[in-house]
Amino acid sequence: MKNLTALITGFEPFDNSSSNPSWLAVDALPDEIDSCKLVKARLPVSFKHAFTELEKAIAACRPDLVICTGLADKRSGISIERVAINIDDARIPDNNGDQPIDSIIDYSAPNAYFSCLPNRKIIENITQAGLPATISDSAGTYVCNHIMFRLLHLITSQKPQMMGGFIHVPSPSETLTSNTALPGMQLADITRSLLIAIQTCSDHIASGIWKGTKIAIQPYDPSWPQSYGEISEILRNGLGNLALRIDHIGSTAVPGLAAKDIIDIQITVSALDDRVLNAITALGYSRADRVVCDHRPPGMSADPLDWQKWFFRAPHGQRRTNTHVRLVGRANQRYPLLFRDFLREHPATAKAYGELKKRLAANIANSSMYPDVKDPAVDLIYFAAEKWASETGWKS
Ligand code: PCA
Repeated sequence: MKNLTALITGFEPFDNSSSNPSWLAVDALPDEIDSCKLVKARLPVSFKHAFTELEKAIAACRPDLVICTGLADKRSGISIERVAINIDDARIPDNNGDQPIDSIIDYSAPNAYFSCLPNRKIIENITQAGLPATISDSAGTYVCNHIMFRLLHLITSQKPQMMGGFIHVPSPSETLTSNTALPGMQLADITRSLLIAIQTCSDHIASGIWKGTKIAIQPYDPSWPQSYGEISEILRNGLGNLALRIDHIGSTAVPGLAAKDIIDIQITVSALDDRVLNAITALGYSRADRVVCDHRPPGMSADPLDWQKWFFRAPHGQRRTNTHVRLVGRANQRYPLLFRDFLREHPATAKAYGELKKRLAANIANSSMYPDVKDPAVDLIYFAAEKWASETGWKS
């Protein structure tokens, strides 16, 4: 089964050309890759109609990822656009005869939006395949910038879980005249680069690293412990003695605490080995192999084994969970258990922590920064918890 859907668009020809390589390259993409179904759409080069068409396509396929592409004929390689600006300023009329000049796209929107694609990783992967790619800091002020801006505005205001961005492609070398200084790229290589970009984005989404542009913190839900109970039973049956213990950790394990609607589970093991990996993946979980350690609080053990972990995403179709597999007796295995028990015993601290998370989620400009800011706050609570543990003789 395909877990993710990606919508990839190209543009129709414009400016007296008979074709547009962005659409030719998109059209040549397969209908699916690994875990991702690809839906393709050809957009009109029109300030008025391009976004309406994109919105229709989004409503029809409800994608996890949207990558729009267009032609930048003065460039020699693939450009991953970093930013879209809130302005239309057309050098030539579009295919509808419209030529906006110095025109704000949306007065209620900010001046610019950053792309939410993993830009640097895409560049790395495309260049590793021997193809030219760079990050571009201007998508221009024509229809491509327009569509990118409106896509990112849609994501930010209405679809925070959708990942989206824009890629400019160069003219294919097949169509370049011999007197041009541009090296050009074969059309097949343009398609190959897009494929790599899509794969990189879908890996990023599947790994759980991508958290959407907004973090949603909701009031405590009394059904969380029950959901944990059902899921942990399946894990217990699948893992048998390999799991020394399975615990409900994180904010959903603290009654009364506001949290993301994601249940954190800790599986304690004596070794991170193939038997554990096979048992968990046999249950349909997928390992995010780029997540290999926890944040290390200041002053704590510098031994990397104390912070090592494996991280798994829930099987497709199951409610969202974060499953952390940690080594018995290690600092990172003790940390969430003590943190949880301390908050359970100190409701005022839990309330203050919930408030901090809500305000942080509402005010943070970029959701990937959320853990960076939250982690030190959690450490502050943890240090108080250690003091409490030694005073009370707490044992996990
Ligand atoms: N390139 C134009 C619009 C359509 C396209 O393929 C641009 O860069 O704005």
